[in-house]
Amino acid sequence: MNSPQTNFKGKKIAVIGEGLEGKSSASYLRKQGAEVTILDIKQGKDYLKDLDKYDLIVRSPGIKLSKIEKLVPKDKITSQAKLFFDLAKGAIIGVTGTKGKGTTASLIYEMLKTSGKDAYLGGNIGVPPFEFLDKLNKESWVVLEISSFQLQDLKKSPHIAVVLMITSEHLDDWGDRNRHESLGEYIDSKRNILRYQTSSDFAVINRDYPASNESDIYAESKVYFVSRDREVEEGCFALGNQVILRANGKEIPIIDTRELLLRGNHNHENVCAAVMAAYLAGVRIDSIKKVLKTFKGLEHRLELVDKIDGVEYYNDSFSTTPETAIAAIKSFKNPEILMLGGSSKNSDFSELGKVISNAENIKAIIQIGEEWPRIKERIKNNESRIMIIEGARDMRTIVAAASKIAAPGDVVLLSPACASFDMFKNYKDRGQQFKNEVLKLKSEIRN
Ligand code: UMA
Repeated sequence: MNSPQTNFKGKKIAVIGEGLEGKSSASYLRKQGAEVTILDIKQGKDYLKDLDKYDLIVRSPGIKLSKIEKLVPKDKITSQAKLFFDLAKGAIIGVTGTKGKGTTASLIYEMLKTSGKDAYLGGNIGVPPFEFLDKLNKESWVVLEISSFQLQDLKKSPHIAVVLMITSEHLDDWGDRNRHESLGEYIDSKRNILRYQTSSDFAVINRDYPASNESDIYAESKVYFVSRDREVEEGCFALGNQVILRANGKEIPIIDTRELLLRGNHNHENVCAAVMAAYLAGVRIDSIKKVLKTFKGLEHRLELVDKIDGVEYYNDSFSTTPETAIAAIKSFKNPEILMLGGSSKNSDFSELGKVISNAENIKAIIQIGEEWPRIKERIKNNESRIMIIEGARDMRTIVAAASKIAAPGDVVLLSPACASFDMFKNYKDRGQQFKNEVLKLKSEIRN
């Protein structure tokens, strides 16, 4: 749909997927006078059989685009993200990447708010942007966390596009769960965030990953780079312990990384990206600094659950790829007790195996779920230096096994490197169960 869709009165519209986004699309479109039908696979296998009788199809991100494109002409298919770009007043800051987008989008939002701007946060983070569409005016700033499924068929790009690290993700085949056909399709979807930008727009791109770095060949916008360990000509980077902003001929020291409450060097990339985007949006440096000194991070992302008898328990259940587990493992120098494994995403565990084999501070690994044997294969455990605990079948026994061997000063880290669907509803359920068990542990020890 190249021409903007803004008039829905009397239109027959099918919204596919009765989830968060589908419900919010349906409610908005009904208010605009459309005749809306929600179609969901829960209604039966042939739920898409009459799709050609609608004027417009609004796809939820969990539904495979190619499946719908086989049934109706492409120009009839849209999505909430696509409609939002046509309808929203104000400026949009879009944040994408394999990991870090929730944290980065939240940081940017907090910075905009702290500096007194009329700011909104939505998208993949869990708030469909139609929820605040009516509140927007031309001074508003919208920070959208955009997944590859939401970017896939966009024909507009945000005013400020943030491209964080891009690695493999969403290539797993899991029932009706949406996935991309290839890494190429996935990366190509991500690049839509820059593809339609003009010379008055800005791009903030992570220098440290080839797939992200190469995105700028598509950009007509002014490009700024971020890096966690290298100077960039224009952009924001972390070097030594300093985060430095270098833009428009100025060099501004932002923060000493030791003052950040966010754990892990990987978060320096997210911090740099947020600083750069906020600066481009006109946020004052003092507001940027203030947020960096107080922002604790999001739930299930290297979240400190508690310290019990000198042992710190970290919930990083959001870590569903080898890359995120590596980042978590490298965040600590203390002895670590890891909890690894889960359901498959067709990931390659060789690098994770190398990191574990070479790390000197990993004391034990507790197995979770189906993927563990594939991870174990990649670990060289010379002289059984690392204690391997297998056979735990639920979160209670997993946490119990960890607490049994943990000594003061140790870090217990749930950063599974895998999806969760073999034993849990989703990553949130896995993280919540972990937190519950850790808190139970605390009350047991006290009593
Ligand atoms: N359904 C069908 N047919 C299908 C598949 C699903 O009818 O082929 C139905 C399901 O039965 C269900 C509904 O669709 O009733 C669910 O729709 P959905 O999967 O699009 O999920 P929503 O609840 O609408 O949430 C979506 C995003 N979900 C996905 O991308 C899978 C949420 O991201 C997002 O927060 C929300 O819109 C608001 O924008 C979640 C996510 O997992 C957090 N994202 C992935 C990630 O971050 O890795 C991309």
